[in-house]
Amino acid sequence: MPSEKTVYLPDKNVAKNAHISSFAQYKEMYQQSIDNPEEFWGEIAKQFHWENPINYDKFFTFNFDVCKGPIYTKWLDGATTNISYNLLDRNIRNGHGDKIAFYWEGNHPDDYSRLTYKKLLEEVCRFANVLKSKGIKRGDRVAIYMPMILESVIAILACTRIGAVHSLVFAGFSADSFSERIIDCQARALITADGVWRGEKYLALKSICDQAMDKCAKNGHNVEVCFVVSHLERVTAPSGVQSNQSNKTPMQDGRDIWWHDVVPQASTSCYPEWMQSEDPLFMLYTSGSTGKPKGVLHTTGGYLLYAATTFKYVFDYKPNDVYWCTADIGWITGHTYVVYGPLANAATSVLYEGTPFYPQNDRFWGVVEKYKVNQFYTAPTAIRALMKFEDSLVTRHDLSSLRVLGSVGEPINPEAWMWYYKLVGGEKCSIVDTFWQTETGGHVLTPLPGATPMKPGAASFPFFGVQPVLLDESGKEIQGEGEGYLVFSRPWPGMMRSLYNNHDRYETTYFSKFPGYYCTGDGARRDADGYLWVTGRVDDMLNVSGHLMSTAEVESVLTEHRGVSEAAVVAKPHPVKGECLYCFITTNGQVEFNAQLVTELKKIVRERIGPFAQPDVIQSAPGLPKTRSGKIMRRILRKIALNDRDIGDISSLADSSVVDQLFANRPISA
Ligand code: 6R9
Repeated sequence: MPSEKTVYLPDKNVAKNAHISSFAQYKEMYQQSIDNPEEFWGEIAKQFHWENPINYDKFFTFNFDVCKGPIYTKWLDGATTNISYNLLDRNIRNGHGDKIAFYWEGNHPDDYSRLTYKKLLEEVCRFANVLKSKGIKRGDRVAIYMPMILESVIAILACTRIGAVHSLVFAGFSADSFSERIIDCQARALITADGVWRGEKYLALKSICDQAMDKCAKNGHNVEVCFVVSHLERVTAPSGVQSNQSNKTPMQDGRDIWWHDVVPQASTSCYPEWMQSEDPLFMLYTSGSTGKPKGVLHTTGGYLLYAATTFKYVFDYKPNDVYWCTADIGWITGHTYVVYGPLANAATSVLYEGTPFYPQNDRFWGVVEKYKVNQFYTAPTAIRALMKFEDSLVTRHDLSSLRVLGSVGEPINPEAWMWYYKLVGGEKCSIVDTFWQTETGGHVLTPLPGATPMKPGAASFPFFGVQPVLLDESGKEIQGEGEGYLVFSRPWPGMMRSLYNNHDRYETTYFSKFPGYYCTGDGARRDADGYLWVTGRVDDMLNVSGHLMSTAEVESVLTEHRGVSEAAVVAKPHPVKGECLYCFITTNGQVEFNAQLVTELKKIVRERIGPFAQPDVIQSAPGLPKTRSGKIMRRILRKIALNDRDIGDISSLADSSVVDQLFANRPISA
């Protein structure tokens, strides 16, 4: 396996034609972006349309220091624009009207379609007009719970056309989680589909939405209108699978509307709503370490510049390339690198509905071959799942079109990196291990294809405009080699501006630990060559298959069970998922800890949070290791999960005998 010193140089053919073709060029541009952000981003901003022109005196202002007053970031303050205008009308004016924006590839290989820029604009305008006709206007929130279909992109852009703020919720979240998010953002409208096949699994989306809307109503919030795309009848169900879908999707009079009943007859033109650069564009919930999800808020002008620029340089996108990001649109990666970044560059993308494993475990490689994909962007968890299968599943496909391979969501382990590089990339692709967050809006640490010599597992160097710093526990900056808290000392254009309706929580979560810095919640190490290696979360967060969740949110769901008095959850390394959930349960004497309880607890977590959060291990814990002040020592629980007896200093424990008991209680399967 490669060591920290192993370096792979970018392939000569990738470097030769790359936008940024040497490390020296990267460094020069980086320095300019730091020394003169107005000039750097001002030049980029000229490619886009600003209805109200840019005022260079107010181009970029911020405060990151809680001691000096409220935290804020403003880019291009005073300029007005419309995102959908820049993504669609502007590209059409530039001659890309007949270019394919998306190749849609269905779950079943027999299902596929495509959409040009011109057609996408017409559909966006139609749906924007429908939204307007239902009274949805600038500033209103619209909840979206959709599969990976073209209408999802249309719905997102229709919101931006009229200045409504979209709030997507990944269509794998439970009705409970969804309703909590709808209520928090007070969404007036909801957009969904009747259902979807993912592999051989059927997801009844509308019925989950119905449950969510019922829950909202019980809490005093009524969703006024719910648009439903009729998707099922136009797709091929997996063969041999007994469909458990009900033939009829229940529609509530006066609230629910079929997309096809209103959209086709709407007008294909809709004048864009001109938005202030700092007006909200969208919000997206991410897990918070105290349990309640945080509505990360992104604004218009800066996000557009950042999505466009990172997409262009990090994937080295050229006009005739075909790009494919496998992320679901319900996550930030889907927002920035399925929708906004590619469209801002007039790119052609693949939008894939299904899983890597259907109908066979080589589906990804078949799709790459089918569309001659040049840039492929996926998550380490998918790579690890696919590398278990024999090599021939990869090598039987012609993957010679590939030039750039991306990774996102969690640290990529060197084994997975090497497999991706050698087998998928044939040792001629650049691998971009992109570190970023829902909060950062776009890539913040990443290699650049053609420019950055690659080290397997290193997110490497900052993107333009980003100034990373490593801090020790006392808040002192670590110069040169070392490991510490990964923070940023200034905002870049695509950074979050606030938490929806909760600016106080924004300040305390991200800015109070180290005044003057945005705190990522991740740790990182800088090696002797200056490369940054992200080491993982430093707070109580778990990363299961790239899905971030907090120990607190899982614990609070587990303790809802009538038999549970206390629960503690830790992450345990997992060969495919990266991390999995290992739960310690203290029962309250009303029920016995047995297999049935374990099944019930797994079910609650699935129902309340979502299937992706299901714990792998649940063990009985008659007592938990606590400090005298009552704080659970998760460090010790992590050791127990690993069956590692080297637990270090336990002098601060109130009762150290619980440790032996917990080791003894480990389930055989763990
Ligand atoms: C884009 C996204 C953010 C958290 C982040 C970190 C982890 C993401 C990573 C990575 C190491 C990478 N993370 N990319 N860790 N290397 N290349 O995933 O956003 O869902 O908000 O998760 O994911 O821990 O803080 P989000």
